[in-house]
Amino acid sequence: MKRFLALAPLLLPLAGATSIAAEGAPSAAPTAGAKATASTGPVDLNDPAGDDFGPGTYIYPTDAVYKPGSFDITRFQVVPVGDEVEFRVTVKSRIEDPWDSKAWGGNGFSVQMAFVFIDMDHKDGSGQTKGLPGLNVRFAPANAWEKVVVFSPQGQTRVNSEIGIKAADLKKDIIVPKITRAQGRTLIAVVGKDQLGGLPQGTWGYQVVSQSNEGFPDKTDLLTRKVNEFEGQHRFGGGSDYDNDPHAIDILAGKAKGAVEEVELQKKVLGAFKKGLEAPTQADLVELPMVYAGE
Ligand SMILES: [Ca+2]
Ligand SMILES: [Ca+2]
Ligand SMILES: [Ca+2]
Repeated sequence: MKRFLALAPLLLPLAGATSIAAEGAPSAAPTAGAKATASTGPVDLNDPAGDDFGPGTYIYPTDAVYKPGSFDITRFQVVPVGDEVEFRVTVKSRIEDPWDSKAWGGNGFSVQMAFVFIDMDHKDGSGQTKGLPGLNVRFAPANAWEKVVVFSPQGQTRVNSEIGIKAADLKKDIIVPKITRAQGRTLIAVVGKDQLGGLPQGTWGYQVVSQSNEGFPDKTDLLTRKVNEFEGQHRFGGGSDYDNDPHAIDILAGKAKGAVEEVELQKKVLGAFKKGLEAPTQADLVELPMVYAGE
């Protein structure tokens, strides 16, 4: 715990660090019971600001609710608290609720959506290599994931129903948090230790995908918003009208220290899709890396 607290200030992005600390992220300190040992403990990763453009070309939808920075990951934390684990994804702008989520049984925010993929064994061929429907991504066998945590403003019933319809084959590995909420600039998912199959280990790898909540998704999309060639009122632009482009607005890259070179790494990873494919197969999609925080 001491080591974690000492490092935390250094890991804050340089630009805008004060405002993020003051307004955005909740206290980084885990409560009593959490231990920062090699085997379990908190994770605190960073992502550069200003790279909320997927492979470098993506443009936000034109409607005013998609405020600049809404999908720009700046920090990712895993904080064990007793028998629960808080996953926290912080973005660059304050999280708002322009679509009044209470009216549709939602979680207090509207436009954001995020996914945290976890590789729990780092064993070649062990786990899922598919992404989730609507993301148009996959993972290398060496980084195959065991669990994914879904951060959605939609209520549990809606999310579970969508998973049942669109991702039934992956259902056992998809975690719908006990609580999903927003605080300042941070999305928080509270997940039970039992849902994860145990407390986080220092050897686990993570990838965070920033997306946008789509209340009226395409029949193949798990509540995700599409990226098209041209942006529209509720469509990202700068990608492709087919499902070959990754529908990932921001991800973690490199060692997730928030370093400038991680922007170029992200562009390379997300730009490696085959252009002009009307009917891409799994093999044509980009492969997302994992960040192994303990390495
Ligand atoms: Ca970012
Ligand atoms: Ca695995
Ligand atoms: Ca990034």
